[in-house]
Amino acid sequence: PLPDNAVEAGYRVIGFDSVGSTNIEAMKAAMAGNAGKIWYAALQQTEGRGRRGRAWESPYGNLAASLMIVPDAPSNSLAGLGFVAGVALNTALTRLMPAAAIRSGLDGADGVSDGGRARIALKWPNDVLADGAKLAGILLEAQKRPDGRTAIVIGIGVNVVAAPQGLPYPATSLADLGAPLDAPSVFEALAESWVECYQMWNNGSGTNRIIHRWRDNAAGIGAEVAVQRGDGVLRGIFETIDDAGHLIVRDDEGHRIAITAGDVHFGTT
Ligand code: BT5
Repeated sequence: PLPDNAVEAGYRVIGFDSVGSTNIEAMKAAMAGNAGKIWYAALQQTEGRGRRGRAWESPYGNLAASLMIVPDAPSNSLAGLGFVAGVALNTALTRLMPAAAIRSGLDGADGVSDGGRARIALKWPNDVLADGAKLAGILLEAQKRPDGRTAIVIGIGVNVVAAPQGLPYPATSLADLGAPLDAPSVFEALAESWVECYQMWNNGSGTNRIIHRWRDNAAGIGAEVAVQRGDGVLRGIFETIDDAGHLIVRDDEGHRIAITAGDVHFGTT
């Protein structure tokens, strides 16, 4: 189901019960020259992927959704779409959570903050955390189309009913958080907030508003971080996100370093 604002804005959705990867479906459509504004949504993936060849576990009942668009914006600004997706997902989840969390009667004693609601926060560059555990991930991919234009595929995985165990860091699901939601309702809320956030981003100064909203909801500002990059590990204090979306880390010598890509670990380990 697509919300009215998405239908009005010309979006379509192709739904799967189970598929290899919704990002692969979207990339295939882009290669075939498809005009975009299409969501590929699935209840299960058998070959879900994360960044850098990593796997994304997508058991039945979780949400896997990939949006294929062919933006008019210059291709050097397209990395910002990951932030649009993060803000849209954060907005959708916080809109969905209160009623659900109140029903479950969660309170602070369960380690859940904010008056019974899990605290949803964005982790640079592309994760959504709930009370510090990974609830969702975003994978942005680009595909040159036959006509030379660049299509962007924004893949979003949300742990709705189950989170994988045994990862090097904690993962959680909406079910774990006491929110009895299903994947179609999470998708509907996401598709709706995507339309709002993408309009904002496309709207001149809106680009900065998206980055500011992202930063307002960021996890770990002021914390010690270790950033794994291609050339090693950088340790320092996570100072902020700049207006270009770079992670700004201040190292021991007081240098401010702007990072465009990497994996962030909080704390000193
Ligand atoms: C991501 O990668 O977090 C991006 C995940 C994007 C998934 C969506 S689902 C729809 C679309 N279709 C696809 O095939 N992919 C996209 P990364 O930051 O590289 O995180 C991957 C790592 O997270 C793995 O190496 C595991 O450690 C961990 N992980 C795997 N599955 C997870 C899950 N369901 N929940 C939390 N962590 C997970």
